[in-house]
Amino acid sequence: MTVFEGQFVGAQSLRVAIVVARFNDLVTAKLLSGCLDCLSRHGIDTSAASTQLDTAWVPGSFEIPLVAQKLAASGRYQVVITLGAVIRGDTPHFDVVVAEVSKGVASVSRDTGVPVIFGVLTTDTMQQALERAGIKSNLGWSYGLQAIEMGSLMAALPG
Ligand code: INI
Repeated sequence: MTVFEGQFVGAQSLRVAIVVARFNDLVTAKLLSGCLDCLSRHGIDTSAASTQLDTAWVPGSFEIPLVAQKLAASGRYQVVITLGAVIRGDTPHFDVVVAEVSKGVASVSRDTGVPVIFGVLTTDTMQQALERAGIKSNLGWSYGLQAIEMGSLMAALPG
């Protein structure tokens, strides 16, 4: 029996793309910095001159799947991380955006075979989003870790 598991060492060679939404950028910029901190501490070059990490900004979470799709299909990256913050507030727009981005990200991953990390916060309030983006913990860090694990796991799987 073989047990497949992703590793957290050896990430130095991983090529990563991050798609991040500008909407609610008070939150998403914090997620991005937490994510970059994680990647950097695992040996990934996150400097401006990096050839293994690229970042694409999109207007809002609704636009994430299209750009994630193009990056994943490029063959250049072993993993794509998506970062966004959809906050319910008083608008029914919330349900539309959440449905599209969650289904879209899942489809991109399955269609391309490239793992796409779902780093889109869905909360009722801005306070809850900020708590998950640094006030209490920074989930951006966790998304970076999950990206490393999935990149490694996919490379270890047969086929
Ligand atoms: N986009 C978000 O990323 N978060 C939100 O909370 C949000 N709300 O609530 O409207 C949001 N809307 C913009 C949307 O993602 C698109 O950018 C826009 O509809 C243009 O296509």
